[in-house]
Amino acid sequence: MSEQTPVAEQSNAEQTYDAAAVQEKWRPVWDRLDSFRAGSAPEGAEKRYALTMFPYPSGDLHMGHAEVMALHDVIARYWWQRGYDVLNPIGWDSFGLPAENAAIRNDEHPSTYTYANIETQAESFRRYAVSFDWSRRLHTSDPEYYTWTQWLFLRFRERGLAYRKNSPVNWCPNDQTVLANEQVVQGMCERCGAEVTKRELNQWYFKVTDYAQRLLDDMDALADTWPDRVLAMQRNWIGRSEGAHVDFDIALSSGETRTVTVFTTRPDTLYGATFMVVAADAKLAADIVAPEQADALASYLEGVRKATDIDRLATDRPKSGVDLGVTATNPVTGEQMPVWASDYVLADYGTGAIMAVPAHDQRDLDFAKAFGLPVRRVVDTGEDNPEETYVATTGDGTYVSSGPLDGMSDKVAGIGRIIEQLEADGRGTGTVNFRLRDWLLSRQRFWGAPIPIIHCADCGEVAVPDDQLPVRLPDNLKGADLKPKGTSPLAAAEDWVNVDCPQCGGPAKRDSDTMDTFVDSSWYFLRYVSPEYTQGPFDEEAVREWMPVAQYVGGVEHAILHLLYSRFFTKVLHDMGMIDFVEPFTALLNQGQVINQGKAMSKSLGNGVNLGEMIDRFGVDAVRLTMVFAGPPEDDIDWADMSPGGAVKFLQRAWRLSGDVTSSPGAVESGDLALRRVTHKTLHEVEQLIEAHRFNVVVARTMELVNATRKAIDSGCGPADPAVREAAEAVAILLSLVAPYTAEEMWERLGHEPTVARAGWPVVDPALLVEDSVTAVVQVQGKVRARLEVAPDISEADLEALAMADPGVVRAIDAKPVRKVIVRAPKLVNVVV
Ligand code: ANZ
Ligand code: ZN
Repeated sequence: MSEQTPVAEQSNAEQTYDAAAVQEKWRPVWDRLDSFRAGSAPEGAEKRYALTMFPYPSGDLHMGHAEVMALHDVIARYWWQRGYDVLNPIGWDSFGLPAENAAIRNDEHPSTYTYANIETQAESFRRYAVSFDWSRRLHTSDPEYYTWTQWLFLRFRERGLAYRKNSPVNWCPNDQTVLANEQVVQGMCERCGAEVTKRELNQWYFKVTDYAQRLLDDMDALADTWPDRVLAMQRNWIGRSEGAHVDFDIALSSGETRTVTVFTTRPDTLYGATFMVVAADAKLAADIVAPEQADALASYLEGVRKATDIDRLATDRPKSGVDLGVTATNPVTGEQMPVWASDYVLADYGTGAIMAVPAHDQRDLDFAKAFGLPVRRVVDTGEDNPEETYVATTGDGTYVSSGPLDGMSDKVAGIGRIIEQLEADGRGTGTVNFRLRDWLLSRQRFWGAPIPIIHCADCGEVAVPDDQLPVRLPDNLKGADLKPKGTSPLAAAEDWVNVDCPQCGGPAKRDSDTMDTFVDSSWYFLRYVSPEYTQGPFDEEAVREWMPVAQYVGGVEHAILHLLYSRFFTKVLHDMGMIDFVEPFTALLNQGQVINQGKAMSKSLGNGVNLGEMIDRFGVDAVRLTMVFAGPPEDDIDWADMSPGGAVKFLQRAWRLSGDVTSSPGAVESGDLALRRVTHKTLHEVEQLIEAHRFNVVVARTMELVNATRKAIDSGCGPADPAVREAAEAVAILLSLVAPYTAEEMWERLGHEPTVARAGWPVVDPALLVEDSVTAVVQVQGKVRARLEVAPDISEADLEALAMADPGVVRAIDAKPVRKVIVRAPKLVNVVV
């Protein structure tokens, strides 16, 4: 990164332009033209919605923004050139913790920090020349936006999809707030790094689990247009398991019997269940524990509360637990099985209790070994007996000691058979279990959309009437008022929290939780189609016109939650009859990361790269071009390996073409055939490359076209040939996707009015795409036996047939059996005999 911006030289061949001056020149012109307003394409143009994940307003834009915006803009700008009516909006995901923490530090209201940053970022986006429709700008922290977030919450609640329950939640003792599972990273708070503990709280949830199966099924339609890895992550997160619920009777110390249900994916191993394990932190454990074991359970629990789910499920962790002092009856063998509590069983998965089959589940076996519990093999896999080896066998085999299953060896049949029997006896049922949990959406923080509920001693939970929305955040709190005090800072804001009950008029209190910011971002893409709409969250007619989103571009860090929640919201809105599609994002592209010297940029490593500095040094276009040219969009970009100085040089070369053209503007129908062919082939190929998201190759092809044009000017047909104009104009249009300032400057020098961005894609002449022929070489045993003149697009099969029929090849094969024919159409056939 030692390049400097080339100093302008005055000799004609080395003529250059000043990137900063060109930026300043075109920005006001573009502002006036307002060329990217959705709906501005000619009547009848097909509509396409290009969406990039909206930013969080933390400081100024950084290299990551610059990358995603450059890539995303290639698509949006290409669509405009192709004549589509494009919706490419921008807004801010402007609620959230960082603004609140900054406000506490600086004794401000979070809005001060938030809106100042938004202005900074907006200015940078404009300078970066992303083709946004600025008239659609929205901020999720505006009351005009969050009134509808609240409205949606109330509609969800009416449908039974928003509810409150008491449950153990992740608690950050430092931020004094509840964390969603995904905010806990290796047992630490994602934001501050403090060790996360558990705490019981009454929380709001969205019932995503009602949609688990549909979230899974509808992914089939995305198979070709979403990255496989994102679909896999979503599938895994939803985590569908087929199995059974099996009921066990437990004889309590009190003499009563309590039925406990377990979830198992292997009901066929029920004859091998030799003990039961209950999640130590489940209420069930405390309910059934024998009095003499209650103290042991309580002290064990102390340690459990500190462990994370990931630790708890780790197979290599020494097993720990407490005997609960009661026994359960195995419903098929009638045996009494001891009941234990342990942390390797999770309270909120399945039923929070398992039947342990130590012979065929390693964690159960480790537990059995640690506490001397019985092990019984019920599937003989042909491997050594786990009763002796303490290595659980999990594969297929023949059932043994398993009553009616004995002798069977088909697992699926075995599972079916046991479920049948359990159902007949009323001891269980086949079931499907999901790993997906309901979405914990309430936060005990200030800077979010208040939950529009009022709690009344007489009426209970009362919804804020629609005509009283939004429930506005108080604007008189700042600094220390916002410090978490175990509950929401809003709970302490007396004049805000105390209200009259909308139902009975008696004294009541507002719900003081705010919503997870993922709620805000689960529907913003719908708001963009009609951001000023006041009759509902969005104009249904406008949504029908524009949606679903044709192309969504953003980071893979949102592969699970944001996308899952947006898909959930979309399905609910569909069920409410407000929209007629079930998936919000037809296609998804995840860009890689911008790293530096092999590592993620970070303050502590001191390897951060400042975007503003890069732009000052190399210009917007060179930075954008570098981002796009770096490699396939999905790959990481190591900025240390990039050459923005090289991009500057290339852009100058391209720009110089526009000054060399001497013919006047007008349709080109003749001229140097070789150059015309290159131009048309380039345009044609680029069309396909963009569809395939191979934007880096688009840049490479543009560079080749620049070289070919330069050659034609200097040592070919000369600058007056119409083919040179055609080529230079094609370069300007290609560059308008990546380097808009240079492209506009070229366009002007070529004698056109702005803006090149809406010039329209040149019509490709198919007659200029056919190459006459290419030479294919045919080798037999490594020796060239024939050269064939074939069409460049010949199929592998046709080429092979031609080769095998060639007399020279036939002679060389000499009737020997052909072992292998390797065909690389259109250039090579290799025959091995
Ligand atoms: C008996 C059994 C025998 C099991 C066997 C497995 C193998 P997935 O596939 O992830 O759904 N399990 C059930 N609830 C659990 C909980 N709350 N905490 C920890 N483990 C739990 O896993 C389901 C299997 O995980 C269930 O099937 C149960 O163990 C365990 F040879 O039951 B199995
Ligand atoms: Zn009331």
